[in-house]
Amino acid sequence: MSNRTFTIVKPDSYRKGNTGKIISRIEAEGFKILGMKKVSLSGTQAEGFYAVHKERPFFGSLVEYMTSGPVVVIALERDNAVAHLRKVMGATDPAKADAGTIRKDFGESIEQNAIHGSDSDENANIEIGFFFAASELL
Ligand code: 3AN
Repeated sequence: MSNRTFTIVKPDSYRKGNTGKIISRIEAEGFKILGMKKVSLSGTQAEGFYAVHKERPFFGSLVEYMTSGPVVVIALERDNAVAHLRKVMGATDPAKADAGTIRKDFGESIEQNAIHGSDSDENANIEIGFFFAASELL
């Protein structure tokens, strides 16, 4: 079990001024920030990041949304990092997410659902590597 995971504070959260509140929730859960930056994803970056979904009907809309404004990408460290962030984040659809989860409290819709969280240790490493050089993880 790896102790790293990766999150994106998505464009809807940034736009609504929820970035700090979401990072506070994550820190309150015992995560340490290894690396963090504010970026605007290009179409190519968003398509690459979500390549596993490229056959899904929502892919075009997902890419459009993820490129609609700045996001904050964060590499995180904690015991049981991937599973714990998934729990704190909540279900993909905010309407179905448990009370007190980030998606329940800040998500707009199944697409505009406040944050991303890696779904496996393998993907956490790939996703961290997508945005950070090893020297940027402190
Ligand atoms: P999760 O982010 O909970 O791991 P995934 O990996 O199935 O969910 O989906 C990746 C992203 O694609 C979601 N965070 C959401 O923004 C978008 N998405 C997933 N399912 C749908 C859907 N049915 N309609 C529109 N967008 C979706």
